[in-house]
Amino acid sequence: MQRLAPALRQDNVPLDLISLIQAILTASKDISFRVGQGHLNDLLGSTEDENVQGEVQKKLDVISNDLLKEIILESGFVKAISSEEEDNCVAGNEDGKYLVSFDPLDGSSNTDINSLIGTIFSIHEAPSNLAANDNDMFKQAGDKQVCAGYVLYGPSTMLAMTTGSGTHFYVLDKTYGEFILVERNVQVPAETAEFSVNMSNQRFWQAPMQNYINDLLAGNTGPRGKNFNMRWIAAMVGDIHRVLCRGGIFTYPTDSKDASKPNKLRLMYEANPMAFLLEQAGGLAMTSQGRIMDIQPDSIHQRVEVIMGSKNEVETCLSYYK
Ligand code: AFP
Repeated sequence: MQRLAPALRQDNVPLDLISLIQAILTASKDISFRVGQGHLNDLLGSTEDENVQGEVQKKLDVISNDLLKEIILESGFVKAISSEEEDNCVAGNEDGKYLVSFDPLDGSSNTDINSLIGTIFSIHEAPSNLAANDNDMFKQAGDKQVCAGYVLYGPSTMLAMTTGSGTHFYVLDKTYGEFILVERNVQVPAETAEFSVNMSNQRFWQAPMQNYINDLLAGNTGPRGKNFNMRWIAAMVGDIHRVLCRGGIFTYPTDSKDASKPNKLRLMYEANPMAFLLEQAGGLAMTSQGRIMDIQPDSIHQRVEVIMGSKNEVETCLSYYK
């Protein structure tokens, strides 16, 4: 059993990045406690407000965002943060070396039903030639991430994280308040018989995705010649955790349900960090047009199509687009 800091030192992670990761995890331990209190703290349900993306904010979204923002900015290692719950980036230390993007509470509609939720984060190096309040600092491809991870608030609180030397799992030991390494170099099986998609959107998808999913549904009577199982947690953090644990394909495809919003998931604090984790675990993370981590962002709240998970299954899905 190894504690977090020695595990990171073993991967030659610089000391300032280790300190920043510990700051993020300090906030996440607090979030884990508050989420675990459920009804007891009167923190379930929604606020009166909407975030920049027009989504209703949950009380726990706001509290988690404030905790992360405050603790990360206080650390002094960060030039700015961007968050799902903030319209623009929030400036920190002008000389800070890093930028952190986060979704403070992914899957927050699950809070009211005591189901899986999590915090997703992504760290880039900060450019020195832009001001700390300039959103343009964040317009860096996922390929430039120096760290990505999520903390999953489930029956146990788990951290999945990569600094570019494999994806590792940790569990929060609540007795001592420390994250303990439980699995080094997680590997996603290349083959799978499990898919994860919101099937209620099927009629809005583009033809290639409709055809691909129809073939999965046809099971051993169709061209794939085998039966597939389906899972949907409605929190990307929970669905990707399952894929990291036992394989699978997860997709939120482009759809025509709302012409102003052809994609749902956010590049900077959902798709990119999950892509880094999956690629470091031997998986693939794509849109129908190319690799997620190659996308040059044009805004901090940009949305993208996501097709990720077990390598061979993602490749099979993409073959329907050719
Ligand atoms: P919220 O955090 O706003 O609830 O959204 C979660 C999410 O962005 C992602 O984590 C899920 O995979 C997806 O939305 C679920 O979407 P559906 O509403 O289509 O189930």
